Amino acid sequence: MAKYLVTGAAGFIGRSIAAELLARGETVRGIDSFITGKRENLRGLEEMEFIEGDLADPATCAAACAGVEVVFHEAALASVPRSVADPVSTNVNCVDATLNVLVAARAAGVRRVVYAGSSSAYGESPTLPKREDMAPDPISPYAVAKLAGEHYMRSFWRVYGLETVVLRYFNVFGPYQDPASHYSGVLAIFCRKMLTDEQPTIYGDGQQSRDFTYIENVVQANLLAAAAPAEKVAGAMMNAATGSRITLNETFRLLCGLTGYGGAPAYAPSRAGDIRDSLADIQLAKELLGYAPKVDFEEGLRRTLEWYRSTSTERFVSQSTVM
Ligand code: UD2
Repeated sequence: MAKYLVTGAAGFIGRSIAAELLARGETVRGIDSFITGKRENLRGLEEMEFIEGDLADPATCAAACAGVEVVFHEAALASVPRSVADPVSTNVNCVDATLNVLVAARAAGVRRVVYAGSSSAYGESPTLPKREDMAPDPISPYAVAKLAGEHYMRSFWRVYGLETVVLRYFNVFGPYQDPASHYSGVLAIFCRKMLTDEQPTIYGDGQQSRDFTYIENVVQANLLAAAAPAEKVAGAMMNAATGSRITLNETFRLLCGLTGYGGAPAYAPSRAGDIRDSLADIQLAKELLGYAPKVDFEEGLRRTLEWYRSTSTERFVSQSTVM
C-alpha cells in the first residue's frame, strides 16, 4: 500500500516529486489523466503504482486516496493563457478536482494534503517582494482557480482537521517541463527554441520580471512540508521560490550565452491576464519548514538546458501541435 499519493504524476512537478520520493525508498501512488501529463514522463518511475484517471470523478479520487497518508496535489491545468481561452476547463481541472481530492482524502483518513498554489494569486499589486500576509488579487481565471484551491485547503483544516499545507510556487522550471505547447512555461519554450535555432517571442516589452524557481527547490519544499510538525504548518500557506527575480530580456541574453543562439527575440503584444513583476519573500518557508533554495537560477538554467539537449528533440517535435 502506498504511503504517498502524487496527483499529476505524469506532469512536470508531480513527476519530479514522485521521483524523489522513490529515490528515498518511499512507496508512491501516482494519478494522471494525461490531459497535459505525458506518458513518457513516467519512464524511470516504474516502482510507482499508477492510476490513469481524472480527478473530476469522485470515485477515481476515492480509489487514489485509499490507504494513503500524505497527498501531494500537483494536478492542474497550469497556464494563464489557457484559462483565458477556456476558463471552464480550468475551473473543472483545478477547483472541482481539488475539492474532490479533499473530500476523498478526508474520507480515506489521509493525514496531510500538500497543495501546489500559484504566485499568480498575488496579482498586480506593485509591492515587492510578495509576502503571504498580502491580500490576494487574482487577475486571470487560472489565478482565481488556484486561489480557490488554497481556500478549500484551509477550510478543510479548519472545519475537518485535515492537515493541509499550501506552497505558492513561483514560476517553476526544469527538466521534464513540456516545451511543446504554447501554454508551456516561458523557460521551457525558450530553451527548446533557442537550442534548435528558432526565434523566441517575448510578449510585451520584456521588462516583466519573475522569480524563476528551479524544480529541485520546489521538490525540497514539498518534502519538508510533508514532514513538518502539524503545530507549525497545518492550515498554513507559504511561498516556495528563490527570492530573486530577473526580467525576460535579461533571461533571453543569459540564454543566448548558454545556448549560442545568435538572433534577436521577436516582440509581440502582452498577454491578457499577465502580471508585470513577481518576486517572493521566502522568510516564512524558512521559518516554518527550514526551507532554503539549493539551486540558483543560472545553475538551474544550465541543468535544464543540459536536459533538453540530452533529450531527443523528436519527443518535442512530435508533440508540437499539442496545446
Ligand atoms: C504563472 C504563475 C506561476 C505558475 C504559472 C503556471 C505568475 C507570476 N506566475 O506564470 O507561478 O502558476 O502561471 O502556468 O503569475 N512569455 C513570453 N514568451 C513566451 C511565453 C511566455 O514572453 O513564449 C511571457 C509571458 O507573457 C509572461 C512570462 O513570459 O510575461 C512568464 O510566462 P509563463 O507562462 O511562463 O508564466 P506566468 O508568469 O504566467
